[in-house]
Amino acid sequence: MRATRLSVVLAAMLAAPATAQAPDADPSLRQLLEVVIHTPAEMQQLMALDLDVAGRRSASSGDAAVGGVLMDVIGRPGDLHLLQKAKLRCSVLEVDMAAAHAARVALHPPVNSYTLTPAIGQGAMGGHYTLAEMLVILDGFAAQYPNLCSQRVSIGQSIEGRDLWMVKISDNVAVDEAEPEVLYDALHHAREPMSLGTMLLFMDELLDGYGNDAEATHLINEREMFFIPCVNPDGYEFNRTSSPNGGGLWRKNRRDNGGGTFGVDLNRNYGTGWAAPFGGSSTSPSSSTYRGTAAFSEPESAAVEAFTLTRQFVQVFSVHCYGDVLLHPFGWQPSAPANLPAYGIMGDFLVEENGIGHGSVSGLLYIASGSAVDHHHSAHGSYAWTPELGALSEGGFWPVGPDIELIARRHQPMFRKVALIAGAAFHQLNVQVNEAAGSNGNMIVEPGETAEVVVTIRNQGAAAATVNLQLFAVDPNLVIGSGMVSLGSVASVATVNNTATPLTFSVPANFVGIAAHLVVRVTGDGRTQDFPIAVPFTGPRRCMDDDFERDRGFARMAGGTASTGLWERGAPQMTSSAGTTIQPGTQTTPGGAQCWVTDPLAGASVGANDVDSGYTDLATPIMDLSHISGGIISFDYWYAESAGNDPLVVSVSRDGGSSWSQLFQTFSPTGTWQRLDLPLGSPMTDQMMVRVRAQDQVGSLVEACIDGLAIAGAVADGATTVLGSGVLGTDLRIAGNAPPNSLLVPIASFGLGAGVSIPGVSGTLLLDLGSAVMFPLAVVGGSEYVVFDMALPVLPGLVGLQLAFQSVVATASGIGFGGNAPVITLQ
Ligand code: 0X9
Ligand code: CA
Ligand code: ZN
Ligand code: CA
Ligand code: CA
Repeated sequence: MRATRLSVVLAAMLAAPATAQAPDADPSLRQLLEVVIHTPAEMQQLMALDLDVAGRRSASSGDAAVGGVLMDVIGRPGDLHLLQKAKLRCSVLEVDMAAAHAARVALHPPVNSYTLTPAIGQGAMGGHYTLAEMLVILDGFAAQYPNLCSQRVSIGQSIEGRDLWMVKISDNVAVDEAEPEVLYDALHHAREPMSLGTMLLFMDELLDGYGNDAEATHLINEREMFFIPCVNPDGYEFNRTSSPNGGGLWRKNRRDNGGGTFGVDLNRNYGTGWAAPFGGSSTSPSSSTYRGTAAFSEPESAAVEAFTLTRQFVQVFSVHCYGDVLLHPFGWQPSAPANLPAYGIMGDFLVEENGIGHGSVSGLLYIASGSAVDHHHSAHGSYAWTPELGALSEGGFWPVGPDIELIARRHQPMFRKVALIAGAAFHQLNVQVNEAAGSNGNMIVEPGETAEVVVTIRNQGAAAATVNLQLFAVDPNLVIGSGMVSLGSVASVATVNNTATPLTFSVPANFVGIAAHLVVRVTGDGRTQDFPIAVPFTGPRRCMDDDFERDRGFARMAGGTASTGLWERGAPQMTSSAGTTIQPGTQTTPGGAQCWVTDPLAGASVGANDVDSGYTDLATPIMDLSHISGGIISFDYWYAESAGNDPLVVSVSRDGGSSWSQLFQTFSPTGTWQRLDLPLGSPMTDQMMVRVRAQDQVGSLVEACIDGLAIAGAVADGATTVLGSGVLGTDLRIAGNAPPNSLLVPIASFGLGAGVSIPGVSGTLLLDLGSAVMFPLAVVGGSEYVVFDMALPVLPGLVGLQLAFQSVVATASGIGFGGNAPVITLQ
């Protein structure tokens, strides 16, 4: 969205007169309480008290509740006493939630400058959008994108007479086309403003991306997305009037139940499981989960249902807060739906980027009956999900400041994928390249041989589609044999491969180069997905290594959510729990002392310094690996996970950290240091990064260590690889590859030159000739690999300078420049 529209219109609203403040029907103190639950009986006891439960967290391993779960309760005066009387273990996290929120807002005063595009985090309500701002934003979408975004349509009225607005986004938006339909709703619960903000950001990025972002364009062209961004406007306005800067804790709608109590929980008022025998809602009108007098007794839930009956939603995303978890049916009963495997495969796909856990409501949260997702699932046959966005540590229902945008952004891929999987959606799982019959059988495809390409694809989506595979050569000298194969129709969540009908290509005997570069194209789901592959003609050589004894630019990434056990470089202290080593007292590199570890300290107890309450990421510096084919990253790793419920995840980025794809994950504790070899895939770019995520999303003891990193691949003689961030005070490592018994000299210069030929030396000097200096000469041994270390001095004047490196190799047959010259910018 362009800055002008949203900022101008919203800024104009700032001048609008403030609404008179409505009296809070129950303005008394609210305390944030934490209840420790260890057994199902305790959970039942808690549920029987019918308190206002706000979320469920896993107990961090550091506290006494380890192994249990923590329930957040919004406590009214007297609730603490009730919990104590029931002999439930509880503590007070905030004695006055309103005061605690006000203090947080004071630290991050809302800007309301609407200068961001979109203005996420700049709404008038402590950074969150008000209902009035929501209308302005929706109208802005329709005005700016009239062919893609409908005007808002009222699907009914709230009990206080406010319209319930629906907006559709699709191409030819006025036409009901035969495209898979998706429903997104938010704010069933009035105190969950991140559900609205994240949804508006999603809509904005879709519309803004049309025509320039391939995925947004595909979704708008091939799906019909319907949005009900505020199901509960009365409750939301009630919170604004009682708490104009945010922090309002009203949850239900505003029905007058008589006797001085208000509100029905709209997410307990749907037909499926309403008043079911397992509990999960309340018959008490004062309860925060009051289910109302009948299923669909409330105009808000009834309007959603009536609207739903006019559509065929394949996917429903009913957005809530908080807890950073993705839930699917059932909530009303403890058993699983018949299509649980499909929910599992889709759920894995949806959370790939944000790394949150997924599972059934009743399994991961608590029994909740009469909820929207169960009804969409059972009554309408949709896949139905409830994400709970944000963490308690980020402010719970009412995050402030930068957390608002952080939460909204990290969940965007999940919002997009929900629309994607409403139709067919092919996802490449694996590509295997083998020598064809008639080759020399050494498992390496070489010039003069033919190769077979086998691709494994999964349909992550809800609809079947025919998948077609095509093979293209990037290098025109390669010869495509069998270049196209159709695998027929792939059912929803099914996996197929072309083992029986491989794609083939041949490498001419006189082919020059270290690898064959090709592209596998996957079509049939309305998209064209190209997957580059590189097939190296030689085995891998080591190109870089790091023992983590020096700072070579690896760093803990910003944005992690874990509260303790953050990645650090240090000497790990032995920690054990009931005879099992959780953190080793060792590292793995000869003569070394250090490794990367999720806090090296042992601490006073086993759970003192392990990963808790979120994730922490360790990342390589950005690496230029564009000269390597068939790259492999290897390292020793240690992983401890006391409950087996949180994965260690390794991901790769080819664009300097903007986007990531997963290389590896494990839930299994290693019990010892183990070696991991991970193919980096293709293309190998000059912006490669690798990230190791350790996390404790579901409470357990989690520790991870990494040491002895190496990068290998097919490289030409004279290849130069550099590792380091360029930050002054850290180290650069420069590595070269050359044949055994050759001489190798790296040259450094300030920046690249014009490309100079030097008589008697083959190849081209790519460096700046004037500033070029040579490193000492190295004799290359059997590893065909030599390294040079360079400590960058702390001289502020150097910041911004570029250092370029290139190798010169002398063998019996002559002297030549290496073909690549990586550049590091000093910072
Ligand atoms: O209890 C709820 O309604 C949701 N949690 S919240 O803290 N946002 O109130 C969870 C709803 C999950 N829904 C299902 N039962 N399906
Ligand atoms: Ca359309
Ligand atoms: Zn909710
Ligand atoms: Ca071979
Ligand atoms: Ca080490």
